[in-house]
Formats: sequence, C-alpha cells, structure tokens
Amino acid sequence: MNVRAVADLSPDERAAFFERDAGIEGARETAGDILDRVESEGDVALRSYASEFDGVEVGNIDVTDEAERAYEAIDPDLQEAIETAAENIRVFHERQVPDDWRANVDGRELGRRYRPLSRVGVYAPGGTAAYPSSVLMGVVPAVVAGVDHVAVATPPAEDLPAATLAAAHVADADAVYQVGGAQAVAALAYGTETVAPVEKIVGPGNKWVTAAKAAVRGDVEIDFLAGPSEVLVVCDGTADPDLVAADLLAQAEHDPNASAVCVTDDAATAEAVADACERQLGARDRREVIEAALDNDASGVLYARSMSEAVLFAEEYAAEHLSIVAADEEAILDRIDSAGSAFLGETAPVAAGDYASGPNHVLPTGGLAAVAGGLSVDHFLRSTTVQKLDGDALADLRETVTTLARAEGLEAHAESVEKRFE
Ligand code: HSO
Ligand code: ZN
Repeated sequence: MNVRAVADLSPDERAAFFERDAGIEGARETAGDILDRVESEGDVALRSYASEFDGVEVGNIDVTDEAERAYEAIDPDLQEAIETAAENIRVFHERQVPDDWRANVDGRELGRRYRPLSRVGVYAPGGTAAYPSSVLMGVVPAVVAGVDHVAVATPPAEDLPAATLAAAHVADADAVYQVGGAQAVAALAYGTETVAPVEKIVGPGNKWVTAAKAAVRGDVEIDFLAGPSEVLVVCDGTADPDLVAADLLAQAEHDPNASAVCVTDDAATAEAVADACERQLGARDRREVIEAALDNDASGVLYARSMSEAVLFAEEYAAEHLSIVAADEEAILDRIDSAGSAFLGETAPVAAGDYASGPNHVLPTGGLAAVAGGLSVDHFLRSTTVQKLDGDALADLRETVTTLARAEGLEAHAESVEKRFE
C-alpha cells in the first residue's frame, strides 16, 4: 500500500473514495428476473435457484426445527458466545424503545404512540463466511420492538452453518428458511407455498440481495440498501500503527469490494500503517480477499496536512465504521457528523461492535451515513400521532383552520370546523 497525500489526490481519486459503488446497477436485471420467477413459481423456483446458484438440492426450505438442535449440538463455548452477544445486543437495543407520550400543548392534548410491525424478515448472508452475528443483529432488535413473527432467511447448504441456526434459536426467531440471494428477498416479499410473506425485510446481503431489496421497495418495506463493509480510521501520531492496520484488514476480509481507509495527520504513522498492512497480510487466512479490498480505489492510507483536513475528508466519506484513535478522540468525533458507528480509542476495535458490544452492525454504507443511521428498534415500529381537542382548543384553532382551508379552496374542510360552533 502506498501512502498518498489527501491534498495530492486527483478529482477522480477523491471521487473513488466518496462514491463507493456497491455494484447494484449491474445486478438489477438478474435480480428482477429472479423476483418475477419466484413470484410466479414459488417454491419450485427457490429449489431450482438453490441447485443452480448454491449447488444444493434442498429438501425442506423451512428449517425452523433445526435451529434448536443446532444450538444443542454446538460447542458450549460457541453457545456462550452467541448468548453473551445476544444479551449485549438486547440490552443496547432496549434503550432505543421509545415511550408513548401525551402532552398538553397550548390546550391541545397531543401525543405519539408506537406499535411494532407484525411480520418481518431478516436476511443473514452466507457465501464465503457464515453470519450468525447478522442473525442476532436483525432478530434481536425486532424481538425487542415486539414484532410478532420474525423470520430468518439464509443461503441453503448441504450442511447449514450450525452457528447461524443456533443464533436464530438464541435470538428467538419464529421461522428459519434456507433460501439465499435475490430469491430470498422475493420469497419474503411475495410469499411462496412455504415462506410466509412479511411486511418488512432487513439485513445486509450481496449485490443481488441489495438489488432485490431496492426492487421490492414499495411492495414491502425495507431497512436500507447496505453495500460492502467499509472502515475509516482517523488517527494521529499517538495511534499504534499495528492496531490500525489490524482494523483495516478486519473489514477488508469481508469482501473484495470492501473499503478500508486510514487518514492521519502524522506522516510517520501513515507509513507505519501501510507497512503494517503489508506485514500482517501474509498471515491472514483470507489474504486474497483482503488484498483485493485493499487494492480498491476506495481503499488506502492517506496523509493529511492537519487534523482539520482529515476531519473534512472523514465528513465527506461518511463511513459505515469510523474509528478514531488520537489524543482527544471526543474532540475529533464532535467535528464529524456523518458516520454509521463510531469507535473511540485504541481498545475499541471495530470487530467488538461487529459481534458483541451491543450496537448494531447493520449500518449505512457508501456514504448513506450522511443522511441515515444503522438498523435500530425504530425500523420495527410504526408510530401513530394522537390529538384530542376540547371545545376551547378548537375555538382557538377555528380561524386558522378555516382561513387556510378556504385558501386551498377546500370549503368542506372549513365547514367541518364551523359546524362544531353551530
Ligand atoms: N462488519 C460487518 C459485520 C460483521 N462483521 C459480521 C463480522 N461479522 C458489517 O459491516
Ligand atoms: Zn465485520
């Protein structure tokens, strides 16, 4: 990895960092075809895609019964890790549950009430890694919100990853289906003979899953479109380059399209981080994936002439994961408004949040953090506003409402108020 100076980046090089492309465009057509076929052929299409894409002849699509057995069969250490992570995620998300409220506002009784969605689907990716952690991150907040029926969809396999099934059991999912890719999104959105349709689909996936989520939006709700993982480390000369490099490599191992960036105002640290990446790379199992990710135009080690330049870069980057390692981390965080999840200090590795500290790891990518936050209990709730007016409260509003109604040419609206005073 070469160190580049932020100030020397060409407009194209800058754009490559800020316009991280999840590749959805190229997946839209295939995803659309898959959605159509699952909608018309149901389970037959799911079985056919499992055979074609996953090389699996699927028996039961519904594997809910296997979740508890998988839990019983896994190593006690793994059972405990899943349980600890689930508990920490639950505790964090319970703090997000909003209270219903009523208030007297200038004589009007106003309020807001929250109710859970009834049926949601959580997608947990498979592929080159199994993601029990994503099962927890999707299911636990839904259960905390009070969702009635939470279904998990995860790619089919001859031997389904026991940890993924066990996580569904621990998180208390109501159904588990072995179906992956765009076909999983289709099944959850439209239903098949086996898969009951849901109101909302959440969770990360590959570009076909994401393209399918984009396409079904409107028919069902979705959380948001999440692309490959990304991490931005903002650090100064106090950071340990080895630890910074370790965090870059960790997110890079998710996907060849992942992006990992370090921006620092210390030239020696920049060089040392780049060196540490090269050094550590050789020892990593997923070396090829990591190498591809670090080679991306949206990855690199950058030298900034000042912390202000680094902060401006970070703000524009709007990272999914923002790690800050510096003498005063809080002061830097205060200056960066856009980030999905912030990790402060040397002993807060991004991997802690990926698994077990409590906050959600389903986070906005590709710059979406400029306008949105990560998966939360709110995604599983809808709200109702409530208003109760007595005669005096309505009298106070009479003139305002009737004047506006007449200005809009909506006489019946005005009359509906006037009638109350006859
Ligand atoms: N870093 C991923 C989440 C994850 N990490 C799952 C490990 N397992 C989200 O970008
Ligand atoms: Zn991760």
